[in-house]
Amino acid sequence: MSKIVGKALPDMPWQDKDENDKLPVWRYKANPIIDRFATRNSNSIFNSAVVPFEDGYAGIFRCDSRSISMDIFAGFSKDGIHWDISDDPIVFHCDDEEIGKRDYRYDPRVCFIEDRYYITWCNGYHGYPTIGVGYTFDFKTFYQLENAFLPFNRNGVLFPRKINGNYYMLSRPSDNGHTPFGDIFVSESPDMKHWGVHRYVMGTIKGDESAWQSTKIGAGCIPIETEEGWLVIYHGVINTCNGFVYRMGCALLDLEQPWKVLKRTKNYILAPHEIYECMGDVPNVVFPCAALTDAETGRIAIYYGCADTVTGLAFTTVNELMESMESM
Ligand code: BMA
Repeated sequence: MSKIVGKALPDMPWQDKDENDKLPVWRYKANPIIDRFATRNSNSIFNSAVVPFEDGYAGIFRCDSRSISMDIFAGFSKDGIHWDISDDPIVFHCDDEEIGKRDYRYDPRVCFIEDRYYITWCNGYHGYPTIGVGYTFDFKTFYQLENAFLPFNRNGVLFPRKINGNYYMLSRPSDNGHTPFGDIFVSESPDMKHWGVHRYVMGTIKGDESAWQSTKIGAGCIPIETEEGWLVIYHGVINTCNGFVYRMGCALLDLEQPWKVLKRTKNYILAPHEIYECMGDVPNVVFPCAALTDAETGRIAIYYGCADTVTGLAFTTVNELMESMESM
């Protein structure tokens, strides 16, 4: 039996696996939980992040508007399923006009470290994607820090505590377009501003050994601390004659040296099979961005974008994921 290191969250969203659920990750039966039109001017609400907050949950949501402007919005929920999302995008306070200037913002992740909620997202900087970093204490007032990296970079995912005195972030160097390549790297920082010691973590798997992750991969949820290592839920992409297909996998990283991969899935753990994952603005995409965990029971609830249009919820346990991986 594997154990999650962290807090109990007995009231988090949950449904048991039933006999029709064949994969290590199973969907919430009333998916999708967030409709494309859940805010005043949204075209789609999808790759979004959720954390426990006060006596419920808070989240940062990627909403594309009806002019297809990409931005991030705050929301609150009592049960993690029904959400009240702001009609207006987040406004960041920033000491430096150069950094605070909005270009585009998408695919947020939220990570509680020590005393605040850090937000990372894909941040347009002079037209180039890089990793934006900000924080909030209350999901009402937001502060923006320096971008973590040089462009081009996407899928910046923080670790939920310092490791040997430093902050750590996974990321995926990319290009300025739809990036037909991409491996996951990890970087460290003493202060959330200066990032270095960039190490290679893991890459695509070529050939037909695990073809669903042969084009590019990118970190998804904040790594889940277990007694055996950091459990990372990520997306993997294959290029087909009909375009990219995004599926979900997981890996276990060394607790002290998180660039060392201990285990990884060869088979995907969730893939676009349901109609709302296969049809939408970008068909055939499941894109994990957040997970709630209950250390008491080992339950995990994953929030994921579906076909770049709506938000879905899926469930698994730490034991299911551990059993789905193979040693590297
Ligand atoms: C990636 C990002 C994601 C999106 C995915 C599938 O490059 O743009 O926001 O979900 O493509 O379109």
